[in-house]
Amino acid sequence: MSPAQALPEQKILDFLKQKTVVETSGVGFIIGIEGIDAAGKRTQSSLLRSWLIRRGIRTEILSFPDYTTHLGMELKKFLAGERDYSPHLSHILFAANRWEKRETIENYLSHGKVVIVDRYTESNLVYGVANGLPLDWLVNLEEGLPKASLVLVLDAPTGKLFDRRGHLKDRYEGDLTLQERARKTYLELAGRFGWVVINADEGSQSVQMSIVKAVSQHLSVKTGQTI
Ligand code: ATM
Ligand code: MG
Repeated sequence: MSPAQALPEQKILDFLKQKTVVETSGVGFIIGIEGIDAAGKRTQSSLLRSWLIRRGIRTEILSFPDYTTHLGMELKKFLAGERDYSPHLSHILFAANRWEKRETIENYLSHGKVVIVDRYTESNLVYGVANGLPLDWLVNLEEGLPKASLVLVLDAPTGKLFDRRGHLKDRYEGDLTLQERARKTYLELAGRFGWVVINADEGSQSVQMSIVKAVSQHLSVKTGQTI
């Protein structure tokens, strides 16, 4: 069944559960899951991983910032307000944190795996621009890292998501105007760079359906198979 086809509601669940084995050997690529705080990136990344694995597609999942590395631990302190770095320096650190994982990512890709990343390069472009930094300077920091071939931006009204997070907010999560600028920048850059905007102001199953449709289309292009 073509995922692009409009599906009756009752078929959605079946479609999500459907098992189809897809041959993707040698077709490693990155899917970036993006969006402002509390948009559902972690939940949707893990649902997508299960969906791909059920289809026999070898899939890895990574998340940035990766707080387990040296620089990641420093970023954790920065976000907790225990370190003060200028916008330039903090965004260099966010990018350098990806450079720490470059070999891991390249290794996955060379084994033909699909790599889902919960925030990647695009987060630094968006939050960097939202913090007043030039886009071309931010792009240069990422030059030489593997690029995402599909970027999905989970989008929902900032205020709603801000409330969803509750009261335990870090330096960025607690800054509503930063999140608003980030949402606006995500939408602007999506138009410019061809990122796919997903309406995330819905139940997680509907959001998953939209994501699966976009990923199926991308997989069809990559593998020449209809999923
Ligand atoms: P997480 O909450 O997803 O761990 O990310 C922490 C913050 O880091 C996030 N802010 N909010 N809300 C976005 C920001 N960030 C960057 O500015 N650049 C990056 O490259 C990454 C990966 C995250
Ligand atoms: Mg956060």
